[in-house]
Amino acid sequence: MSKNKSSIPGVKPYHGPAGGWGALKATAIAVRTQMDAFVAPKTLLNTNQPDGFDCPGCAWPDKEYHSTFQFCENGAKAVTWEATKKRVTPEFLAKNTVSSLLERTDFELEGYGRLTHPLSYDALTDTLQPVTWEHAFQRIGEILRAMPSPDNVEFYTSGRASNEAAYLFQLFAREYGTNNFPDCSNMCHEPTSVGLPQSIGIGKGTVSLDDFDHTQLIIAIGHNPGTNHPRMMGTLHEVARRGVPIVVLNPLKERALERFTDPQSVIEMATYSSTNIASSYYQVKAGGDAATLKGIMKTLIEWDNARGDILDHEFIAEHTLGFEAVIEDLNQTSWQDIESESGLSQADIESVALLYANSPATIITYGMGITQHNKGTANVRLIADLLLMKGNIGKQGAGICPLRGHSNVQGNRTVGITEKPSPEFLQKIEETFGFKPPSKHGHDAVNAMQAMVDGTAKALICLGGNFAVALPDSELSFSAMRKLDLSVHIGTKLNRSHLLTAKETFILPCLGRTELDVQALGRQSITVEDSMSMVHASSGKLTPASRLLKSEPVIVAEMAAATLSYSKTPWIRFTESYDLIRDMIEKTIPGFDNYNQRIRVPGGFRMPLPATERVWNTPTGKAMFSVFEGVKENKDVKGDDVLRLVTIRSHDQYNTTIYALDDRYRGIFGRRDVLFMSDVDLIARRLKEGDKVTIETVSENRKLKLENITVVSFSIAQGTVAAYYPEANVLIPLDYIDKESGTPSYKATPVKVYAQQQQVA
Ligand SMILES: Nc1nc2c(c(=O)[nH]1)N[C@H]1C(S)=C(S)[C@@H](COP(=O)(O)OP(=O)(O)OC[C@H]3O[C@@H](n4cnc5c(=O)[nH]c(N)nc54)[C@H](O)[C@@H]3O)O[C@H]1N2
Ligand SMILES: Nc1nc2c(c(=O)[nH]1)N[C@H]1C(S)=C(S)[C@@H](COP(=O)(O)OP(=O)(O)OC[C@H]3O[C@@H](n4cnc5c(=O)[nH]c(N)nc54)[C@H](O)[C@@H]3O)O[C@H]1N2
Ligand SMILES: [Mo]
Repeated sequence: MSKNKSSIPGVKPYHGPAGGWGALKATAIAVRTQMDAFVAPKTLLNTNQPDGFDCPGCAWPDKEYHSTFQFCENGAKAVTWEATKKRVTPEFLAKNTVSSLLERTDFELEGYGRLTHPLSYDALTDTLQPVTWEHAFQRIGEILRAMPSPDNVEFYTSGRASNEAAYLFQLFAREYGTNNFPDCSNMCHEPTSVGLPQSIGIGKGTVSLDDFDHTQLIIAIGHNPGTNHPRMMGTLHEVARRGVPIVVLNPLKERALERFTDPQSVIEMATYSSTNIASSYYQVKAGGDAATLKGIMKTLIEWDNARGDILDHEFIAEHTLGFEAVIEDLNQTSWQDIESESGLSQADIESVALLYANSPATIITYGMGITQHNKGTANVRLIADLLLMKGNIGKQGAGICPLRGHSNVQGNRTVGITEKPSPEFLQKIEETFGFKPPSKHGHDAVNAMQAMVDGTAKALICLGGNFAVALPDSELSFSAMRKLDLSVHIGTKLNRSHLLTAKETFILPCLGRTELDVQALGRQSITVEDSMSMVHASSGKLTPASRLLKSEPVIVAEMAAATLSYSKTPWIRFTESYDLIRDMIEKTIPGFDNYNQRIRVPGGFRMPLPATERVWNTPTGKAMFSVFEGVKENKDVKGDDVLRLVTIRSHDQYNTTIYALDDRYRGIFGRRDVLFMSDVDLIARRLKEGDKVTIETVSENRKLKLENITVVSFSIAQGTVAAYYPEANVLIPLDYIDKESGTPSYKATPVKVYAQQQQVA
């Protein structure tokens, strides 16, 4: 609602464009509160430079490796947060019991700074105490060797880990004997990894940055780049200025998708002007994208029936199978269902169809608004269908563009972090390392937590991340952590998952990406793969936060060596130079030929993407259309007063890492305990902005609720409400998932909202 002032503390509608001077100011604050003023500029200038480090912020690629520093506010926050001068010292930990730390917020916990010593939990004093690395590895090894079965252990990976660390991690777990690889991707783009191989033969996006220079239309669905992929804003800004239409589907009006001032543009900065990003913005209901996409497809087919030249018939005939079933299904899908499920009118949907019909080259970009639903995988396949209808894959300026999460989440999967390894990969591992890796499929993230809940999982080893906080159903997940015999966390900063201690808990502090990594054979680089399948090197420069830190590959290798006493794998030698690890990756995974040479070329190299050449690695050798049954993305929950809750990231957060308590573009300052709601829904509940409410999940068995939340009037689709992740994770049942991919449906929890006093009664 456009108001200039709000009397609610911390609520102040934001009217400017995204980016601009506000972004520069926010960067200055991030630098001032975290870093030494003289180290910061040099550090930031090293981000995404040929001999510098890859930005730990997001997975958007960079255009020219020789270019000047590309300014990005949230990249700067990610870098300064890691390069902070604050430290969690043994003295601090001696004074603060784990129970007292658990009472602090996630913001406070990470805010204490970088971990400096390997730690273990001492139950007698309820504190984390420094231990030697030797002791930690030896004890972890002992406990792991004593496990009844390797399948009692879960090996979690968060997507910031490098290819080298992730490769050693999967090798360790597989030689130990399990495929239990829960990873952050299971909560994120798994529907892409499961859906796209079925549709186009590869689970990755097909566009490159160059395609954005040639595209004639972008449809941006369910992602918020101003906050989460800020370097993408530079690309969208350029595309918009070329006059190319950008259609946005999003229940919330996200300011960066409306207008943006590019901090790189001298003119816009000097004149306080901005560029409109979306040419049209449709506030679809949460979970209404499938209906919208089906509406667009239905329109195209009707027009094509009349004119014959709307679809790419040649492409469909030569390259695809299954289109007839799609036509049949669309004939049976009623406009009434499409309109009620999407919240958009037929006329709106036809306007998008018209743009699409007229565009010779279209890119569809998408994020969590598509994947985190009960039918997330079917959603992704529907996007592929729409593109295939007009031959928009394997054509310049066109393609599918999933916006990945963590900066190396795509690379982790490429190098073997998967609970469902292919027989070819396992064969290569066996040939190369001489042990037989297990072939039985393992646990993904939700399965791993379920195994922890029912007691079959007894140990959890985390390569980064904040497993329990990232997962849904906090009450269940938190108590499951406490039942474990062993938890091990390789991390940079303290978080709640570290503090939900097991019988024995070890926290192993590692180097961050920004830090210098020197091993026996000299200074090391790691490698990462971005959203567009470009693999390149990253090498830190800063002095490590503590002398005791070890790199992630070294920690994994030493843990493996201490656990697998019989192993023939030369674990410690691998850490002398990461080139040796890369040689192993090259030997066992296709696409890494001449790995070590090619990453020494600035910009690196691109992994093979057969779909971009219209080679379809599906069982039929064709791109496959798929039918999305009905129009509902989520289990149908009846009731007039049921709302759909989406959980979102604020502008000042990186997943469970909270940098600060503001969400500038959404007009929230100094707090996170809010629920965004449309005026229509406020009135229907006799609520007014500022009222305190209880949010309750509509669920058959358990009562899940979140109290003391303040409602804020916002431009959001009627029937949809939004709250921040991870606070709202208490409301999401652990089994509320997309069955095809296992991904939690974080974007469509059915809830009821009551005024606080009603709840008490
Ligand atoms: N600064 C920063 N950068 C990040 C992250 C971060 O937390 N902070 N996280 C990283 C990670 S791991 C990821 S996965 C990405 C996440 O990047 P995004 O996918 O942008 O993440 P979300 O905040 O979950 O936002 C989803 C957007 O989808 C919209 N939405 C919600 N439900 C629906 C729906 O049903 N339909 C449609 N059409 N839209 C919907 C929301 O309004 C919101 O604008 O960003 C990565 N980059
Ligand atoms: N409700 C709701 N829940 C969600 C989502 C949502 O949209 N809504 N999104 C989901 C998504 S998309 C994702 S990807 C997951 C994220 O889940 P995770 O990846 O598990 O979570 P992060 O918050 O990114 O992890 C933060 C921690 O990583 C550690 N860390 C930071 N840098 C490094 C490093 O360089 N090395 C190591 N070893 N550790 C490091 C720090 O200790 C820090 O506390 O959350 C999911 N959960
Ligand atoms: Mo993610």
